[in-house]
Amino acid sequence: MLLKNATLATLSGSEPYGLMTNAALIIEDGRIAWFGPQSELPSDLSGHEAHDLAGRLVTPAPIDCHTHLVHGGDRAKEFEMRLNGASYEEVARAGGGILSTVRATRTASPQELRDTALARLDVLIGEGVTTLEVKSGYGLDIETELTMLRVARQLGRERAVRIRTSFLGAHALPPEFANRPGDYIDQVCLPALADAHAEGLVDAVDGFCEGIAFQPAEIARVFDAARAMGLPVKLHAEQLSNLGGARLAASYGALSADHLEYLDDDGVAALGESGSVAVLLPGAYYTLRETQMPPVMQLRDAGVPIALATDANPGSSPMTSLLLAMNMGCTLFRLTPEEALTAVTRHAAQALGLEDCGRIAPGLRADLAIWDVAYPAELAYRIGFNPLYRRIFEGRWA
Ligand code: DI6
Ligand code: FE
Repeated sequence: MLLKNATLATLSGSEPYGLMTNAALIIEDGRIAWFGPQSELPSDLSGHEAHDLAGRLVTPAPIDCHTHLVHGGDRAKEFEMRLNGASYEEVARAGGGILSTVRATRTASPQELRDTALARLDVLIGEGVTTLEVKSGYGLDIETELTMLRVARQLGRERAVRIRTSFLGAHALPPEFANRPGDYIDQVCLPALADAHAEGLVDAVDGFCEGIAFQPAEIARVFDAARAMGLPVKLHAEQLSNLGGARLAASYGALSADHLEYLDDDGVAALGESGSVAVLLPGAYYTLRETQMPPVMQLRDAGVPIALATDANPGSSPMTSLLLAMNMGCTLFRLTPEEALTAVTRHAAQALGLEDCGRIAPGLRADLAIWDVAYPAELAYRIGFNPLYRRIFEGRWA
């Protein structure tokens, strides 16, 4: 395939956005074979199907590197409760919050989990997404954790997307293990991880390190198991308070530490040293009406790569728009539009440990989004407007 008359935001090179106008791009065998100025197009391209893009913008396809897309039910009633005055923690401690979604997920059939996740996935795909991460963590028993991961994998067979799964057994303590987190880790979390890994269902291991979830020492046990299996880790850290989760994750060479509103200088330095990605989740910040911003300036200064994701989940971020996450990343967190685009492409790929996507460069997968915009800042600037023209997945129109 040959894309002609394009504006490329390659996210590589020294120009802002890696921008190149009057450009062309050649795709062969699902990979980017060449890109450059149109005037330098190789002459013998007879076998290629040519498409004139009339100046449209081509970017690496967006990657959503943090979602809880598979789950039962919704939490509209709790949304209502919060608006009647209850806090997120009060809702959680009253047996609501994550646990109400656990109940709904345990009682849903795999088919229901698949149908509802697919509806959300299709919205993400409609914005050009070609790769997304999906977590378990609403089963909290062995069988339902496995079911969630199987459903996540199935999504990747039903649509032209690449799914990366994260095992999030340490997401919340189920009621049958109330006040017994150690027993839960021993009897459910670690055996479920072993089973899921044996079935090839796990690309990374995640946890929720928080007062309402698991302490660093408990997360460390899960991470030790991940390490023994050769699986990379990532962590929900410093979302509601500072337990030193990012430092812990960094000490395991985590792919990413996510949320990070309460990250301190020590945590920033740890991420800087480990090379982990800081995944910021403005949808949760917005939904919870958090006022403490993640330390964006410090992360920048420490050279920590910043990614953005939807955190699509029924409680703290019922959002399935990565374009909106980009807008929020700019308006709420003061990222630049260039940082926001980098955050959902190049750095999102890095947060998933993927080196074959997230940029436009020869040899990388031809996972591309073509937009009806002339300049990349338009993607983060508009609210509730989807300018996707077409999506290319592994070199094919999708
Ligand atoms: N942090 C979050 O924001 C979500 N999970 C997590 O670890 C919340 C999940 C939920 O409320 O259902
Ligand atoms: Fe999350």
